[in-house]
Amino acid sequence: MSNSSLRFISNLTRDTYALILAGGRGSRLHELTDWRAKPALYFGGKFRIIDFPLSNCINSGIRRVGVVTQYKSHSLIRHIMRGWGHFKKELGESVEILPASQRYSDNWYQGTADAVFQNIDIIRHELPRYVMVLSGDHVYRMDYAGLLAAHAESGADMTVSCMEVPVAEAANAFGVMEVDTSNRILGFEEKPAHPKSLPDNPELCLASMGNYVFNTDFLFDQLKRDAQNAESQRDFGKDIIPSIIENHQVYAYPFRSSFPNEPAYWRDVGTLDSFWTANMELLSPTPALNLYDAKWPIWTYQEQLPPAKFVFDDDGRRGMAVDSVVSSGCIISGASVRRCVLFNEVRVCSYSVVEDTVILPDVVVLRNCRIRKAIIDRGCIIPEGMEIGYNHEHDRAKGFRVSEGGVVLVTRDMLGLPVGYE
Ligand code: ADQ
Ligand code: ADP
Repeated sequence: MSNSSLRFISNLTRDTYALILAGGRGSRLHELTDWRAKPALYFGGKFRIIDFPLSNCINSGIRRVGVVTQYKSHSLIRHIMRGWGHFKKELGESVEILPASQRYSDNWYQGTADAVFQNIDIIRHELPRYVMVLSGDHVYRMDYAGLLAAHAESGADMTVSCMEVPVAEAANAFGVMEVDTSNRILGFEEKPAHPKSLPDNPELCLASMGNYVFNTDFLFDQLKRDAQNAESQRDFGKDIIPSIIENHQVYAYPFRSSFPNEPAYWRDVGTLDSFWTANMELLSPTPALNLYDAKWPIWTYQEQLPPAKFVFDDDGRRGMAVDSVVSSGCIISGASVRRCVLFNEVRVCSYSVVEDTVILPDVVVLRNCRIRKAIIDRGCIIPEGMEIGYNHEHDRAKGFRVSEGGVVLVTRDMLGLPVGYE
């Protein structure tokens, strides 16, 4: 890349304020999001979902970021303060938390546009030329500089980043658009039951990733206009985008992988099955999501912890893990772990066998347990001899949740454990 185009991009990223919307409940994750917002949910052995858009911002050169919180924000705010609180205002860097209910009304944020509207003063104070509105709900690695460059080059008022997804997956789930050959958006429907497919492929459609770039003045004008409309639900997908495509320059930016030889990867881990599957996919020898790329690190809050340890127990039984991701502070003693993702400080005791399972931090699996195809929430203590995932009737009788795809969710509440454990 030439020096002048590098300067063009660094000017764009420096002139951008990113607002990550992190207030969604994630209700299809059931008890996993009872006590934390979806962006605070753990992912990939070490991270939380919010770390992905935050890391994408920092790695893309966008250093001014606001995180808009609302639902069950305690765990999210704690994580952001611990992991992302070290940015230096004097160097033009900041990661700020913007909670709901600060101003204008007694209401919490209504739709996504309202969440931005209620923070207009804070954004204005930063004097950015562009505002990037990002969803805090997705796992992916993306260089946002490409999106910004496309936005600036096309002369758009707003640009929507999008991906080709199967029609069946998009139905009732994503905003779906039609574009012309220059990628100008001609039609946009929010979560249609029957999405319009691509002209050259009836199986695929163009879905919004919920990531937008706006010229700042244009955004403010549209938010103020929308706030006057009593019919509006104050949502980008439902209200703003459909109301501006006819008379303004609104473009689509097709997301392709930002990294050579890697497929485009973007996951909405919105259900127990997709959460479990996306974690399991990391166990492949060459996963589509590369967490080991030192040039695009995923930053997070890391506790100071000792290394993972695998030991023989007193009876001489080997403690081992294969085809697994095992994080810091784990101890596997005389137990077998296969095809699992173990977060920090998980203990698995003698004679236990754990397979195809995602175990969040601070879990203890006592002796003689057999666990298969499950998600174990943070802080669970699995009693000696317990079986999970071998008989779904028994699992339900114990109070566990069995997903459509047959993944068993176990939480502290289901085990009757007390709340505090830190
Ligand atoms: P959804 O993801 O269903 O669709 P929504 O539930 O509004 O839209 O969530 C968007 C983002 O905003 C999420 O990160 C969520 O956590 C956050 N959020 C939701 N309500 C909020 C609020 N009141 N305050 C703060 N944050 C809030 C959107 C688009 C679709 C697009 C999909 C892609 O509307 O067009 O296809 O994202 O997932
Ligand atoms: P995370 O692991 O995502 O950081 P925690 O498990 O620490 O989240 O829970 C987040 C917040 O919810 C904490 O304030 C915690 O005390 C509270 N909490 C968690 N489980 C319960 C529960 N069963 N009842 C009441 N509050 C809970």
